[in-house]
Amino acid sequence: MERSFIKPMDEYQELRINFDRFKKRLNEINRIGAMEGGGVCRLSLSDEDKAARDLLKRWTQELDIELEIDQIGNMFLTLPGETNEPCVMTGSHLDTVGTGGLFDGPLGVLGGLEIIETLRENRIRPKRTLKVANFTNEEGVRFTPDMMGSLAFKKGISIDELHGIESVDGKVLLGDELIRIGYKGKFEPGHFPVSAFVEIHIEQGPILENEGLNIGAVTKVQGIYWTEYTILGRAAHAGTTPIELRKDAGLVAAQLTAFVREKANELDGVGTVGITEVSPNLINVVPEKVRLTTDLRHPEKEKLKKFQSEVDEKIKALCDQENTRFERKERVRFDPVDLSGEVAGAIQEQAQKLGFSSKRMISGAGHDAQMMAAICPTSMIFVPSVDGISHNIEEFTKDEDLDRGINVLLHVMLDLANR
Ligand code: HGY
Ligand code: MN
Ligand code: MN
Repeated sequence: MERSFIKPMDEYQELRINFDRFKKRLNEINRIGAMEGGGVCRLSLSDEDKAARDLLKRWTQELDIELEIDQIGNMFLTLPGETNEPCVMTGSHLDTVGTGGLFDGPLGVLGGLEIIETLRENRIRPKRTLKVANFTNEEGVRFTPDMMGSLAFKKGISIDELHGIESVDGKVLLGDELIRIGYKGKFEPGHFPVSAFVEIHIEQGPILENEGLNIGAVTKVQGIYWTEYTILGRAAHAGTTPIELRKDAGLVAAQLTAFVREKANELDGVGTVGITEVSPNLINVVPEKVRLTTDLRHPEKEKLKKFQSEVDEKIKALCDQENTRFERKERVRFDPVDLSGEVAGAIQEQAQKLGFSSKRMISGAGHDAQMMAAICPTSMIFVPSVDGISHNIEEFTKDEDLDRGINVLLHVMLDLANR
């Protein structure tokens, strides 16, 4: 009979994951979508995403781990507990941005799988069931919004609406892609209760490395507003058209981009113009149209709203000046989210017991945890990113930092599962 978990926690203090087994899986999944110069590209619901999902599914079959798939393609692995109390869940995502690194997402999914395997081989059955999620489309670069699977799990958007979402390039519908890759599952999103959620993730910024700390315990996720503008001017000859007669969409785009940086500095937030598609994009033609996106972020809701409204005011003024017009599409409006101080405390407590340094911090990046926080006490475990680089093929986190983070997750999950 498996040892019952309901024993003093310190009986398991020496328990550790099998890091080599985790790293082998991480290397295997990162062969999927591997790019020539390094890094990976596994855009959501693409063939590469399917291949990564299939590999995860194969591992669950080999290990005889129960796998559930819901109607948005979220995948859930289960380690049954002794009671029917609501589960404790961890997880993250396997999809990446186009210039993806090796750790953003898979660390959280495969870290969770490693914890299931560690508990199984040590014949430990937690009081509560443990689940590991692979959430669909966390990155939101092919289909918006981002954090889509966890948004669906918290019932923040309907399945019908999700399946009807058009890809950013306008070529496919999300529902069709889900069916094409074979991951439109039967469960309605949010089909089981969750008592607590903890996600392990690389920090993707420079704080832990700069301060020489091992672990971040996340207490808040800053808000994210994504907006798409299409600026409409008039193509004209670059040589013969007098300046005062121009309707230069390219000029407006450039001025707006500079304004976003200026406002970010003024409001102490961050702003990014990630997409600037100029057409006809020819050396001797005044730009007729520019498709431009803004990604504005701030930890304070009021400042984020101010940031957004000033950008909206600015583009109006710039278009008036240049005699152009614009269309606007809101793609994401996620306000800042407070995470659980209690779960962050559990993270710091386990980090300390394991002899690791830690600090409480805010997440600059969006994560599935920010959606789960609406359902249950939630926090995140951050591990250091070398040079704070991410969403870049140079993204890197050292083995010892990965190992520390997953072992903290192991003990936090055991702690929460026993409450
Ligand atoms: O954009 C983000 O912060 C996340 O990587 N989706
Ligand atoms: Mn991520
Ligand atoms: Mn990311």
